[in-house]
Amino acid sequence: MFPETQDTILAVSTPAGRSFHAVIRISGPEAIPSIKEIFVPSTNIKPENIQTFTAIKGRIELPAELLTIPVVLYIMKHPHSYTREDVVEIHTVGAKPIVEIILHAILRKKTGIKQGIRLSRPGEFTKRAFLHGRIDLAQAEAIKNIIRSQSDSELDSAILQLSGNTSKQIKYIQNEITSLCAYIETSIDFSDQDIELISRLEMTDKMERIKDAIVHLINKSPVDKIFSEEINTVLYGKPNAGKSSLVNALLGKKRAIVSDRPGTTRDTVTGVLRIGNVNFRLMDVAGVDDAKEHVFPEAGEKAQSALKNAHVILLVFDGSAKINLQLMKMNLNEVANSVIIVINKCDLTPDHSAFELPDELKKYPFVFTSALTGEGLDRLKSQLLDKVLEGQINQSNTLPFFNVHQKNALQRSYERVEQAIASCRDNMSDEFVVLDMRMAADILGEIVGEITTEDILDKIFCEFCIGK
Ligand SMILES: Nc1nc2c(ncn2[C@@H]2O[C@H](COP(=O)(O)OP(=O)(O)OP(=O)(O)O)[C@@H](O)[C@H]2O)c(=O)[nH]1
Ligand SMILES: [Mg+2]
Repeated sequence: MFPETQDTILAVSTPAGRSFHAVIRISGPEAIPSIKEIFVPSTNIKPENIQTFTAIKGRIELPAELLTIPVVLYIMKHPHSYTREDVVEIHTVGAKPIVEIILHAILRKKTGIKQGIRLSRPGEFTKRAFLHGRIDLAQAEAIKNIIRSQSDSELDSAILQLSGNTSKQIKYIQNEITSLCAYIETSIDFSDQDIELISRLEMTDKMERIKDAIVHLINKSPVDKIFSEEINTVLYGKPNAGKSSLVNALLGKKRAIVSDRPGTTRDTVTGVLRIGNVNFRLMDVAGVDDAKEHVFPEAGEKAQSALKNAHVILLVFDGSAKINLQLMKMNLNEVANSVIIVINKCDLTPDHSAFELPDELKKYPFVFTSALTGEGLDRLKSQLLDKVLEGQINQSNTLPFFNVHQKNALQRSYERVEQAIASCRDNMSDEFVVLDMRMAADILGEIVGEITTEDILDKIFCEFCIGK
C-alpha cells in the first residue's frame, strides 16, 4: 500500500462547462461508505451488497438542502477497477450547482469514515492505476495523449500506445539487452578457464541489432514531424529596435534592408534559419507603432497576420533606449504565443548589472543580443530550440507518439549502446561493455515505468486533467 493512496479521492471527471450529464468519480477504501448515507437506491439493496460492475438507479437525498437528485450509481470493486481500488461513479445531470452540492455532501461526511476523503489532484486516478500495476508509464502517457489529442491520427497513435504495443517493443529490447549482459557476465566469471561463451563478433552483432531496434523506435516517432515543419518565428518590436539587423545576423546574410530611419521594413521579409534539426522561419515585419502612424496600412495588417500565425514571437527591444516606453506602444494581447524577450544593441550598454525587465515581461525568458557584434546570438538560438524541444510550441497535429521525455530516454539509451559497441571495438574489457549495456536497459525502463522516483511521476501525472 502506498501511503498517498490511503486517502479516498473524489473528482468530477466530465469536462468543465455545460454538458448533458456529469460523472463524479470516487476511488479508495472509503468510496462505498462515502455514499452510504446519501444514496437511496430505487430497489431495496445496500451499496455494499451491489455486485461489481453493476449500475443501480436511485437518488441522492440531501435533507439539509431539501434536495433529491436522481442519479445512476456504478460500483466497481477492487481490484477490478481502473485504479484497482473500490470505485464509485455517480452519474447525474450536468448542472454545475447540483454537482457541487453532491461533492460537498460527500466531502463533509464524517460518520463511519475511517480515512480521509479529499478532492483529487490532476491525474491522480491514473497515477493510482499506475502505482497499483494496472497500467505502465507508457500507457499512462498514452492516456494523457488521448485526453489531449485533437486529430484522428493522434488518437490512433495514442490508442496504439495504450494497448501496450510500445511497452512491448521496449520490453523486448530490454530483454535482449539483459540476456546479452547475462552471457557477457557469465563469460567474465569463467574468464580464467578459457571458455568463451560469446565471441566479440557475436557481441557486437547483437548490440548492433539492439541499436537498430532503438533507432527504429526513435524514427517512428512523429515528433520528427515537428522537425519537418517550419516554426513561424516573428520578430516584433518598435521601429529601429534592430529587427532586420537581427534577421540578417542570424541568417548570416543580408536578407532585410537595414537603415537608421525608423519604419524601414514595410513588407514581411522571411528567411529560414536551421538550428539543430529544426527549421525556424524568421519573419521580419514592419515595426509596431500606433496603427495610425503606419504610412502603409497594409504593412501593419501583414504584421498582425504574421503575429497571429506565429509559433514563437521574439519581442525585440532597443536596449539602449527605455524599455517601458517601447513596451507602451506594443499590444501584448497579440502575443499569446511562446515568447522570448530580446534586448538588442547590448554593445551600446555594456553594463547590464542594473538592468531590470518591466513586470509584464518577467514571466518570459530573455536574452541580450547585439546584431552588430553577434553577442548573444548563440544564446538566442539555443532558447529557440528549447522552446521546441520542451514541447512549448502549440502546433496542430504534432502530438508526438513519444513525448520529449520518452524520446530523450530513447536517445540516451541509444548513446549507451553505441558506447558499448565502441568499447568492444577498442578491445576494452567486458566489464565496460556490460556497464553501458545495463545502463541502456535502465534508461529504457524510464519509458515503461520501472523508475518510481516521486518527482518524475508527479511531473508526468500533474499534466493530466483533474478527474482522470
Ligand atoms: N549599435 C547597434 N546598432 C544596431 C544594432 N542592431 C541594429 N542597429 C542599428 O539600428 C538601426 C535600425 O536597425 P534595423 O535593423 O533597420 O531596425 P528595425 O527594427 O528593422 O527597424 P524598422 O524596419 O524600421 O522597424 C540601424 O542603424 C542599425 O545599424 C545593434 O545590435 N547594435
Ligand atoms: Mg526593419
